[in-house]
Amino acid sequence: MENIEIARRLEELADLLEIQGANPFRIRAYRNAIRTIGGLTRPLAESLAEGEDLTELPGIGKDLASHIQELVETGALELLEEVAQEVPRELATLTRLDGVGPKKAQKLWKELDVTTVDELEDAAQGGKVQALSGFGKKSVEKILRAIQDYRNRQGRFLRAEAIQYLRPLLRSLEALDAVAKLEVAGSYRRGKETVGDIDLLARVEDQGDRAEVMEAFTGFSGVARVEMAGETRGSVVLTSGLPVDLRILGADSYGAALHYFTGSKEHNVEIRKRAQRRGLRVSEYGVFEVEEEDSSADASEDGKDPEAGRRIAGETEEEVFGALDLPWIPPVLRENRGEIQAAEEGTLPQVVGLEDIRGDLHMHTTWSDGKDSIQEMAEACRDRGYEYLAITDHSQAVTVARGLTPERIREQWEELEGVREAVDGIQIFRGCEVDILKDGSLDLPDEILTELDVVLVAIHSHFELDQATMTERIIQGLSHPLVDVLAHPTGRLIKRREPYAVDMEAVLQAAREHGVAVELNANPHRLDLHDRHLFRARELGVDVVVNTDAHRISQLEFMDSGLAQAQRGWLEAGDVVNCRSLADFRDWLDRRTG
Ligand code: DGT
Ligand code: CA
Ligand code: CA
Repeated sequence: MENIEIARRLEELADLLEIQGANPFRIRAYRNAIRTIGGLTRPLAESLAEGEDLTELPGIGKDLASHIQELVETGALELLEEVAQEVPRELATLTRLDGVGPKKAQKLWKELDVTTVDELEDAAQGGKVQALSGFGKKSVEKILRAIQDYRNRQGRFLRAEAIQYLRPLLRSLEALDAVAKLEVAGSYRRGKETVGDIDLLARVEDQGDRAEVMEAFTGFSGVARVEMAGETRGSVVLTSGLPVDLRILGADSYGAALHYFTGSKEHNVEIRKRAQRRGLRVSEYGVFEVEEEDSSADASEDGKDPEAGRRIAGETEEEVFGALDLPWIPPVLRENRGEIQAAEEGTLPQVVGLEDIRGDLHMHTTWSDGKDSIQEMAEACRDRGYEYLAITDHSQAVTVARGLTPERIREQWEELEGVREAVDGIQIFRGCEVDILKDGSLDLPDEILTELDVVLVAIHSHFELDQATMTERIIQGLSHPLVDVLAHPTGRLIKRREPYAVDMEAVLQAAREHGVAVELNANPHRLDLHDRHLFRARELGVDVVVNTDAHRISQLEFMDSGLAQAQRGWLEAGDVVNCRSLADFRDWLDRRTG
């Protein structure tokens, strides 16, 4: 069992216990342990196999260690089953809805016998929820909106989570001699923030080996159900709920299939039109010359032999694009947003990559809600090869995160000074994630802001403001002359919270006017800005910073997720502030004062 699945089961247990009304300290212990597990880089199963003592991990006591052991050894947790006898499991889903915490879920269940999202919707629309004490008209409206949001994102997985669920299956298929190549296509390969399912392609040279590969796929231990298993195509659902399709191909058509199943659908449609204009036909089997009489039809989709005509390409994607007189187009760009024309004109962007990143300008330490010290974060950034970083703990308004008062931030600078002396080879900037208050003013006085190198501003409260008010608030916050970066501009949490109402076009225009950069927050749950906004930022010439917002060392790895998103926004290294060398970055910091 993978760490992420262990964490998921423990989370379900914690949710159910909380609804049951268990001791808050016990719940908190579970939540702490879940966070610890989320930050581990090593599989717990491996640590256990090597006889390590899990209670040495922070936040993991005897109780939790034994739960983890039980999960790893049996794949199940008796306590969870017991609790689920008393508290319906679906209630845990209800607590994921904005506006429904464990207390409210308990009330809905005990007083209205509501356990599912559908039942909650009925009860809310029928006025029953509003009649309960503790639920007003506003909170019912909020719940109904949350149900809509929940429906919209149903069945999609965060990209970063999907790969963790998928990895054991990939490893087991890669181990087969018959599999010459294994690749993930579909939306995953295009770097989308969420994926509906996984599309796997396996190149198997010898047709006689196909059955063995298909059996290994459907027989994999993490498969919950097999939906279909043909000779070249199979579909399963993993125990995590992630659906996976597998296609087995020979070498001749592997590249064509990789292109076809990478999509997007819209990109494929444009490619096929281009082929038709050239008297060619593109299918998942290859690029073919078309006989005169069927040059107008798409033969692959009207029942004709999909491999009719002379094959002129198919082994690799380069060949497929080449047959259409195009250079290879990176998958992250294949959304039919002008990439085919750009390819033809030779103006495809050189998308930014991890090797271009020279620093990270948003991270938290033990001074606010982070888990590691300034020195630990700085050393970890240096080990990643960065030239600089900014320490940006929260400002005082964010009390739940122990935000810094002016006094404490000055104390922090003393420690930071010491770390500068102790850690060589990387420049540490003084930063802060300063709250934009409800009225658009900033949470720290100018005399502090002037002494900071990097000022990020962000919203952490009053998400409910209407669009005009929220937009004005944000623009007022970022236009303060000491601000450098607007952090996580839309405030969304993928699958958890919709963006707040904000006119991003107006915000981007204001950012340009004031010389303020917008952040692409790389946390896989945020990925905020979205790709379309990044594309627009680039068009407008607004600087972008790709930041991890790491709250512990392991989260510095979020940079990968951020870069996939940046690439989908067509960003090049020149568009990204933290691709600048240290000297150029210093110049950028001085851009407003000269
Ligand atoms: P997802 O799974 O919803 O995150 O998105 P995709 O893009 O992975 O979509 P999926 O899994 O339905 O199909 C994988 C790729 O296969 C898709 O990107 C393009 C190709 N494809 C699927 N159905 C069609 C189709 O009807 N026409 C064309 N041209 N391509 C298709
Ligand atoms: Ca897919
Ligand atoms: Ca699929």
